[in-house]
Amino acid sequence: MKDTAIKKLIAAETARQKKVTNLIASENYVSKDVLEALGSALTNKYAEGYPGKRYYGGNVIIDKVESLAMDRALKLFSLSPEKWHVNVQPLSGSPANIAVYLGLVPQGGKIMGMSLDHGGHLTHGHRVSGSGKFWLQVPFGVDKTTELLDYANLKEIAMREKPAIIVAGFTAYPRVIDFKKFRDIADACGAYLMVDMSHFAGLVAGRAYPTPFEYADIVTTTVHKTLRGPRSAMIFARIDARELDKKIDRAVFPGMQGGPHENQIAAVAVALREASTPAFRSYATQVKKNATALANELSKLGWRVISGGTDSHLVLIDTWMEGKKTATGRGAVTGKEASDRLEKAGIIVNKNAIPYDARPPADPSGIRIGSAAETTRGKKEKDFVAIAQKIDKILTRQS
Ligand code: DSN
Repeated sequence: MKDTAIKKLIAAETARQKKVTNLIASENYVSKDVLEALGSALTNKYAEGYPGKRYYGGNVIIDKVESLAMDRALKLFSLSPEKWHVNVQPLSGSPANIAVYLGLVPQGGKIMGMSLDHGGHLTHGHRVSGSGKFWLQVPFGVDKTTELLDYANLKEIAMREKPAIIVAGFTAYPRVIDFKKFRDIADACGAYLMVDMSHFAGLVAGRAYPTPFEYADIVTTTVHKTLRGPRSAMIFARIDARELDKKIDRAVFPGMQGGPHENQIAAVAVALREASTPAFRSYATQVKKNATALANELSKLGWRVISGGTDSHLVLIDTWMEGKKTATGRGAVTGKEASDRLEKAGIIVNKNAIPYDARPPADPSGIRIGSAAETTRGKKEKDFVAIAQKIDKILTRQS
């Protein structure tokens, strides 16, 4: 590379990524093949439209790339092309979710989504996101005592508010989601059921988490979290008389985006092939085992693990514990302080609100920890137990 300034920065960031213990629940390390596809000549091509229906000439090869990515996406999740359509053009998760609302929910219509502080995502209708400016959020949360989804309460809200769409699938909810119960609620109130599986898509692909496809109308996902691909997203739509597939395609292009990033789509195709291997299945199982080992150890050491544990790749820890230190010296560390102290010691996490958090989002009561990235680097349960002990030591040290 002739640009030495950027070359140095890339080298420095690559070195940083190698040096730290990366516990950001939404990050991962992609393969060299994924990077190669991302950095390919495919970035030079404009391809507005869809395979076989482009607005520019010269797309014969690009059509093959995009079609291959679509085929692989359907195969990975065992979906029949007669029953499911996939759009692989969304640039990332937020535009994918907005495109779904654009296609299916009239402006001002109701999106029933989990509140941000309970583990939902900004694009599930939060007021600072476009999803809360052009549509209206009907928020729901978890039960205060169990910190689990309370489906009876969800049904009550849905029947009262009659949302146009219900969003299941969250960014900081560590437990399995009962998709059938969500389906029943959506049917009872006449809403579409959208599952945003961005966080756990890799676990679904690796058969380590329940699949949402049996019950959802629409499934969105990013590709760069547990699925271990490039930054990108996909929208799956059930094919039936409602023509969701056509509505979604029109919403992505021309509704939201112009030319798709075909280098990114090629990298998605590479990642999807990698995710279909037996090695990836073992990876997904290990991701879950590692998160459980970490949650158990932190709990044993005296930290409050939200909902009592995890069924996925992520663990939410209450580091603040209402501002009181226990007899063993755990607690009274804010999420920001915890994250800052850990970063100084080379452990990267993110500060995170916990359900019913009394503290502000900029300095909430907890941290979110994920196992996907370090599992890619070969870590096993014993390593995660050691990481938990290191975290404990750093957070109990007098500051
Ligand atoms: N930023 C992602 C996460 O960390 O969960 C969601 O967009």
